[in-house]
Amino acid sequence: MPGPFHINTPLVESVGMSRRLGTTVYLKMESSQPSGSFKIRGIGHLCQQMAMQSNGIVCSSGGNAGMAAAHVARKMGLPATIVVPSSSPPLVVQKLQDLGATVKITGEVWDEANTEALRLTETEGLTYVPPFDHPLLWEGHSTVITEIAASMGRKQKPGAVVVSVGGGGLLCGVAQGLRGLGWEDVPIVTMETVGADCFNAAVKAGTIVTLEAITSEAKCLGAKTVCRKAFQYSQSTEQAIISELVTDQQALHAVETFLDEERVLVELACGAALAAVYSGVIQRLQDEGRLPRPLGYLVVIVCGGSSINREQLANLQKKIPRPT
Ligand code: PLV
Repeated sequence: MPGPFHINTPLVESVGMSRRLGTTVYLKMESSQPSGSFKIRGIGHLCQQMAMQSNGIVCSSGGNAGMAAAHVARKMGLPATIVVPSSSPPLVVQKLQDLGATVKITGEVWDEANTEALRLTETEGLTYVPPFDHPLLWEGHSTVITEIAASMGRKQKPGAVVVSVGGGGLLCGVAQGLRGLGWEDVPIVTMETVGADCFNAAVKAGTIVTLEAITSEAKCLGAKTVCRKAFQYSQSTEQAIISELVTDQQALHAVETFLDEERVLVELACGAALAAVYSGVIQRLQDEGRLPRPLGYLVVIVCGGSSINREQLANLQKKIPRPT
């Protein structure tokens, strides 16, 4: 069986973040994955289990799940069709084509692209690769936590883990990974941008809700409805999940600061997680007594993303107004 397709990513201390927080901060560098984000963990695992005998795969994506699916399909020698919404930048469409994938642009947001992917599954007999809602994805994503445990040692559990949430697949993988190690007492801080906040909206409402529209520029967080499993985790008393929001401005500021300090360029979707430290969310949670002080060490999952380059960063800088 081919694979695994993902790599064991670096876990590195961020001196700049540690200084800001007064606590050691480790970065789990999923931006180093072959497809540019953590998505290849889950999608690689799912394709190994489900696509071995396939005629080809179809994946609906804001961009990065598609990048992972195209990468895996290429390694497996399978044709890949990736359906993206018109909000995905041309940059990612080009990268998908460079990987040999057929790209279809359908709808304005991911949910509409997904409807088309499901239709193609039926009409073309392709294997459907979902971007966030599947137990095999969560199992694959959970390896991000087992790697951290292998690097730090089982006795050295983190004080908290920070993740971005789009449809909730990464969150489910992280929660599953922590539980598997008996680390369910480690709180997870989930980060979304205002306007791509389906998980926060569900937590606040106490039930799954569907957003009317995605108004954030963090398009890769732009699922209108969070997956049921992520919502169930948020309702469980076993594990603390703290749902927080930042503005697009704060996420962009985080992307810029991260580039300056760590020399790595990531997407706005990832900037949301980085803003937990750069915009003082973790400090505030400590002040409010919702996270302990001292915290032990903090892990930020640097989820990465391929929809970014200097031009795209400049576009975002034009689109997202600076705070006055
Ligand atoms: N992006 C998905 C869903 O989009 C996609 O199709 O690529 N960080 C990055 C860089 C991401 O690309 C994503 C998801 C997330 C975080 C959030 O992960 P999730 O969806 O598992 O919560 C609509």
